[in-house]
Amino acid sequence: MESIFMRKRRIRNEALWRTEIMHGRRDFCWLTKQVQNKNIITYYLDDGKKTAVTETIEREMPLLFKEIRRSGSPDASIAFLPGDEAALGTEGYRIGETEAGYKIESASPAGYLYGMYGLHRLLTAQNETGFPYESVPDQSIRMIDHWDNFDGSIERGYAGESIFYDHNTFRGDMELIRQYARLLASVGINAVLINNVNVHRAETFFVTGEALTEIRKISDVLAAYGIKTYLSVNFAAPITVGQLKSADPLEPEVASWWEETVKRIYEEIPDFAGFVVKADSEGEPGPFTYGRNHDDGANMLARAAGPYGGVIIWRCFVYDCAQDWWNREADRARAAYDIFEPLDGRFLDNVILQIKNGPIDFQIREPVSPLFGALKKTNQILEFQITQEYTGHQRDICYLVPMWKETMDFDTKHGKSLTVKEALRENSPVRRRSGIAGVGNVGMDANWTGSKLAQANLYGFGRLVWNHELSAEAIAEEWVRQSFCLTEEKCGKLAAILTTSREVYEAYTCPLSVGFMCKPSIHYGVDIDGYEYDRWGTYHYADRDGVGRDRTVKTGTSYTRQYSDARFSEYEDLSSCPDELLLFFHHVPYTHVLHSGKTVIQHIYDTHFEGVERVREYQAVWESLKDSLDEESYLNMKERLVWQMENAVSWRDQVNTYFYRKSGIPDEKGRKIYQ
Ligand code: GCW
Repeated sequence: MESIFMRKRRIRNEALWRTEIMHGRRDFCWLTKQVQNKNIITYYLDDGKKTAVTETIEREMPLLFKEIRRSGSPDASIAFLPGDEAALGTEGYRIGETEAGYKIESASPAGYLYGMYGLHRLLTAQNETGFPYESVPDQSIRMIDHWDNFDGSIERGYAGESIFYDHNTFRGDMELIRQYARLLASVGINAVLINNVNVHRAETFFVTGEALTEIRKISDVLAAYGIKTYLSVNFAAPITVGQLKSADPLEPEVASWWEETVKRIYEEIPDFAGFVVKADSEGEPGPFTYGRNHDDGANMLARAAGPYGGVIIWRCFVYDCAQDWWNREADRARAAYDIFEPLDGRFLDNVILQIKNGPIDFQIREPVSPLFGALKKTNQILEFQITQEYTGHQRDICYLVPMWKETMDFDTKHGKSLTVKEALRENSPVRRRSGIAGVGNVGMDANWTGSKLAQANLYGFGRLVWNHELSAEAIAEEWVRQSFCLTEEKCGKLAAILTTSREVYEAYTCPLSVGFMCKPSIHYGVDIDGYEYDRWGTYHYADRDGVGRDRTVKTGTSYTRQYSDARFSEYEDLSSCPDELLLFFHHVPYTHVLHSGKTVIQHIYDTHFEGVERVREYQAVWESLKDSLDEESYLNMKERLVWQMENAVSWRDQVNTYFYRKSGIPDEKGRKIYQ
């Protein structure tokens, strides 16, 4: 008999349906579509022995494939079979066609799980795929960092309260956490940090006592989806929790306090992954307090975690946040490299340094951090921000995959050529201890991310981090196909909103990488001089003659010298510095002519006028999709597009007026600039 899967093209066209079976108020995002079959079909799972992950597969199969039953025979419609570890590693999978349907091969239950979601995706969202289809993750650690606080708030969260905590208790909604784990596993995430890196007093106690029982419950749910649990710890915990006089990492009693603490954590949570530490940054305590360095701090914790296979993820986001704005020599962009590059090779092999994509702080446009490629003997994780702190608060549309891809593909030019994605793997002495993390964007909102379209960032992060070859466009289309029932033409229109949205957001907020002209502390909306005379080290230096930060060796802060020779010369020299990074590296007159042929001032005017027009186009496209979208999604983004429009207009008018007043140069196209 012809297997139903042999007619997959027809299945894809006819039988996808939005379903209510996954009851409840939650939006199941890209997993809403079931592959429906007219006949009962079966799957076979060669699981050797039952594990939490194989149990998950049993629960998931009927959610993804309608009317499917487990069978005792490998001659099933979908057969999970042992695969070749040498080719697939521990998490990869291979899907092949069989007489009866498909076989999914992998060397581990986690690989089966990813293969199951992979097959579902192939059948619901991807166009023609040749079989066998083989997929092995490009990075080992694929992680989501939560900046969730015990009181239920989320630092830089724009989708409601925390799914983990509520009013200083554990929310305890395990079904919700399970649903979240499912979303993450379906795009290949295998690690989650469950609390904010700013560890306040209450969370400092997470490392002991009753909290551990609750954390164990979370960790068990995540583990059933192949996800490891990490905790952020407070470097001063030995004082706060342990009642010691100091947290000096070289003090033996501090080290033994941590040893004891870690031992108890592993007694409670045997497969606990490790700690994430933000030290000596923005008020968090750290080794500098005791005149020690960051390797002293990280290694002391690593010694405690080592015997259990635990790791210490140590963040490089360390800088002086009490800078004098009048000191033009000081440059915050330099800090991470100045502190961590000299320590390369001095960390134990269960320490991983976590490095933000850019040298400052998740702006819509920054150069790539010079630590990539420069660190040659240290395990490393690249940190992105999925939550839209500086990129529109999940009100403005901003699909971030193009930006992440740019970073990962960036050639650091250390040696002949070394891209960031290669540097992560190749410069980490223990490759399985390297990867990519993203600060998460979900909360209690029914659609998880507040903005429906912001789901595409969570989805895209997972997909890209697993498979670096995917294009930002392909990922956007996949997400759209899995999330809505649209014709190919409409799918293309919606995907085009996503794939252009980063350049649009950049157009009306951040000319030529100048950065930080946003409202202080909230980081949304325009306030051009909001940070100009403040302590945070982010200045644009606009005056009547020009704008931008001089970071050259010749006349500026010498930040350019932190790059490889080739990149250094490119950025140092005004004539070779790329337009989009110009004001990050140079202070130039408004009349400076860009490679594009425009003057800086005209570029500012043009992009700000254009940005507003593009948002107007988005509104029109969204209206044109109205009848093809579910009402909730339609209204959700309609409202946000109104907010985005207001935001873009206020950026346009304030930025244009500000620079017109400074420069006195009119718009050559004579458009309306308020005087
Ligand atoms: O982007 C900044 C944020 C802080 C955040 C910090 C960090 C968790 O404004 O809210 O703190 O970065 O990455 O540590």
